[in-house]
Amino acid sequence: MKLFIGNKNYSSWSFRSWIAMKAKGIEFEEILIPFDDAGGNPKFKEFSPTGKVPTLVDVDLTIWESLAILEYLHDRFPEKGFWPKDQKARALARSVANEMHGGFFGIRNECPMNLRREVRAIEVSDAVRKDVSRIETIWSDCLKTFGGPFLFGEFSNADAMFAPVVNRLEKYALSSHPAVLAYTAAMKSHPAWKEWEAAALKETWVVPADEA
Ligand SMILES: N[C@@H](CCC(=O)N[C@@H](CS)C(=O)NCC(=O)O)C(=O)O
Repeated sequence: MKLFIGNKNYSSWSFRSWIAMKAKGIEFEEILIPFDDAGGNPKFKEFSPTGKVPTLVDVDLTIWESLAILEYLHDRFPEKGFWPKDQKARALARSVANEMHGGFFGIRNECPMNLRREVRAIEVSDAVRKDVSRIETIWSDCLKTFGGPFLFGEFSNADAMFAPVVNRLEKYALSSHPAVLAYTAAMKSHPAWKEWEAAALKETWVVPADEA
């Protein structure tokens, strides 16, 4: 399997597929193509029908869109627990993962993922504050219901979907809610997170639009 990704420092969608595969011990070849936003990322169009990353290639099958990749991994490796085993928990995990994929535009637009960034608050809009409040509710409800350390107990696709949000809440000093602090600590101590972060910190590419 080949996973095409963008810069580890900035590519939040790439991070989701990558951390899910690493956390579940899936063997894959990682192909990192640095962003060339000014040039329209022409290289992405060579492997992705949308010209975006992440894109997963499994022999002769190309899968794009983060959630479709996570669903494919669940189908392909049913024993790995990409989604929670319990049906009700699985339904809730899919709900919050879909909510993440289709929303939170305030925080996504104003607070780009940036592993290298020093922690520093910025002026944010009401849309960001509303997103943060909803995220605090989701995370605290999940940790309370499923006992942590991850949203549904064991690491699942829901955690993969929220991984870049963990970075954003920390780096823009957006929340000191106890559930956020506990979940951030759990995510940041996962070996897969550490591996991605170490590689991101070594990158020297700078994307000015993502340096808020
Ligand atoms: N809806 C897509 C979004 C993918 C996406 O926007 N990826 C960004 C990088 S994080 C990208 O490839 N941008 C390049 C471009 O738009 O030219 C998904 O869930 O995978």
